[in-house]
Amino acid sequence: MSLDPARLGTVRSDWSREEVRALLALPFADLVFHAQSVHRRYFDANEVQVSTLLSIKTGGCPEDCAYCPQSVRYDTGLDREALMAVDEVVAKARAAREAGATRFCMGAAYRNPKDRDLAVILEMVRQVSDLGLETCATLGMLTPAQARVLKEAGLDYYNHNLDTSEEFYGRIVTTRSYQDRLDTLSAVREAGINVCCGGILGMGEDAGDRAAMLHTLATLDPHPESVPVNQLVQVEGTPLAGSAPLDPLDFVRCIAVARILMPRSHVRLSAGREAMTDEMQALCFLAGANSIFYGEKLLTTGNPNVDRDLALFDRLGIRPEQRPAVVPESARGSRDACPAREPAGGSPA
Ligand code: SAM
Ligand code: DTB
Ligand code: SF4
Repeated sequence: MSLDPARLGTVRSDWSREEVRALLALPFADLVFHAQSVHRRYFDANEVQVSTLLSIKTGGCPEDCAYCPQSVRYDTGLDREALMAVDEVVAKARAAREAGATRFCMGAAYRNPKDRDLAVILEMVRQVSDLGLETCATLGMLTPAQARVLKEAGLDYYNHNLDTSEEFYGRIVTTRSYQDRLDTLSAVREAGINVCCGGILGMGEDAGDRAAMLHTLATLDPHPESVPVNQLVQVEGTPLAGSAPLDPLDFVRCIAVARILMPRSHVRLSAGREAMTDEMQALCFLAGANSIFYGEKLLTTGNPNVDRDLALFDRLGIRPEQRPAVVPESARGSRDACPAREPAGGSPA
């Protein structure tokens, strides 16, 4: 087996599938130890980035993603809504900022955005950015030209998930291909927007599929800056409702492997937290997760309420990560003094 512990902690995109499989199969304590060690070389282990999500266009999506309550093909009791007005979105963003979020993610149930709708979304991006928040959008497939205008409007991140392995993808979505996803990711990267890309666990995939997805993410060059790891939220009416629940420790394993493979990326403990115990979330943070969605709602389903998250942060001694531009001088001094941590953009000796 080709796993060399001395090589863990370097940022590289040439991981083999075998290495990823070997990491996933490590004894749990060894895996979490390696993940936490890598995490501390690149991040303050007690800081978590906090993003708030808003569904700016809900329901009625023509795609057939088997997990998704917003597909027009499944009866999930969700009403189809029009694109929200710019002012409403900006008011929600302001409230998210007041509650402590540093990034605001706008999600739309589109296969791809029409240019007419994109013009409205560009204005949302401009105004949310003017509030001092980082901006993120997830609007489905983009052309290179659409990615470029989003960048010009001030979009910082674009979320576009691979969801699972290429091999398993056809069991989950038939209305687009894995290559379509990769093409949009290239357009986003080419436009100079940070990439937010991850997947969903608990859809009936096996350990090989999880390894394959993590391998695809970790061989993107450069790695996605943000890697959301979602646990399937089972929604009545979708084909995946009633799927066998995932072993929580397998979820933690994937977080740990993502952390080791992509040391400089934020790994987001994403959908599914409402169903997780505090202890499970603590294990995920220990395994290197350092970002969450914060606020009572994801897109259409629930998320832990703010009081529960603040209490959890308090119990664990976690601080919300500040945007670099607003880190106070005093805090910056103490972060730089941490000998185990690499400066942003650096790589370990
Ligand atoms: N329509 C766009 C797209 O698919 O790219 C953007 C919105 S879509 C809801 C964003 C992501 O949410 C999906 O790629 C999927 O990974 C995640 N997601 C959707 N439904 C989910 C569920 N029930 N549980 C976990 N994650 C889910
Ligand atoms: C991501 O990876 N997870 C978020 C965000 N990107 C857009 C979405 C989760 C959606 C969960 C189901 C729902 O609330 O509709
Ligand atoms: Fe549409 Fe996105 Fe849901 Fe798929 S995941 S059905 S593309 S909203």
